[in-house]
Amino acid sequence: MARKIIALIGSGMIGGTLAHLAAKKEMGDIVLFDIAEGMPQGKALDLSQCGPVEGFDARITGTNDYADIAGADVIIVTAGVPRKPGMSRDDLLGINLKVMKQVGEGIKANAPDAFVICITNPLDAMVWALREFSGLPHNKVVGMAGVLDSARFATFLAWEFDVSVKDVNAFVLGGHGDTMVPVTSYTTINGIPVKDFAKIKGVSEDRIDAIVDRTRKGGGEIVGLLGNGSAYYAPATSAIAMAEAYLGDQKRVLPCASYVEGKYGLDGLYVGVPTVIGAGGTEEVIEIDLSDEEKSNLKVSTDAVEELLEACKGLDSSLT
Ligand code: A3D
Repeated sequence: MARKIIALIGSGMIGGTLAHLAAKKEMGDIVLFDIAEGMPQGKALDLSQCGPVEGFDARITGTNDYADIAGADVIIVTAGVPRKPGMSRDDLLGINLKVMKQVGEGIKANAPDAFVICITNPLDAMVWALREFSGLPHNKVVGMAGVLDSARFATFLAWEFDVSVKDVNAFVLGGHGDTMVPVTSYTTINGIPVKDFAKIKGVSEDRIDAIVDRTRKGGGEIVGLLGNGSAYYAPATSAIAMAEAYLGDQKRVLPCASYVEGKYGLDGLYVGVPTVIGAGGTEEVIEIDLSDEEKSNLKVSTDAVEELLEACKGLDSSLT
């Protein structure tokens, strides 16, 4: 059987990390694409030379030509610009929307059968725009954010409770912005609800609230520390988990920015919801019961996403 092809559009910090992870896991052959000339070729050469040391078989190539992504099974998009300290994700809208147009057209012309995972920010608006520009079916275009945001929530909870991160099953819904909704009621420590675990461990509600707040601002905390660019290790590893779910038809239930029509009272919006990912792409959006407070928090978050979509439509008249 021929190897799968993983195309990475954008070969910067996340793109390079994605290529390394995909190669180490022998997920397939890897094509690194970027508009910067020489850079994807250089990274491809460098990464190829990890093969003999790490013992992986993967052909890794770099390119500036969309024709080279032909036949891609999975495409992960990180093209665009990341945040600088003091910037919100939404500040990236204008510039990254133009990038999504080029990328969407490149995918449409060269790899229309791929499963496309978008990481470019502002995530929920960019994945929507990328779907519009590419014309691919909604179930084949998804955004990565919830896996990362949930991993951040899980990390902070594990630290607070002094337990293994492996036993924390954390859950974040909504848009990938400061209004995201870490859902404590669905977050467990190996099945034990967080509220109960907090009581056992003598952790106050205020501490849990502070962790929720830190999760919401988790990306900004890293941007501030790095001083240049944004997080890349955990974003890359999160997107790889989604790609593996698709390639292996794993039917994993992952929080992703999926197209929601009808459920959660939403009408044609990409936003973070629990989603079954398998060979059919995003196969099903799972609608869960939420408390009134969680519902109103989700509404604030989806309203923020809707505002960004209106801004996109204002910037590009082909988006309706
Ligand atoms: P960076 O290292 O700057 O890489 C971006 C790459 O995109 C650069 O190599 C650029 O040359 C390339 N590029 C720019 N324009 C184009 C174009 N038109 N076509 C093809 N390539 C282009 O950034 P990064 O890898 O750190 O981050 C990439 C994106 O991911 C940014 O928008 C971040 O904000 C976003 N991000 C999202 C999350 C989520 O959780 C959703 C987390 C972290 C970063």
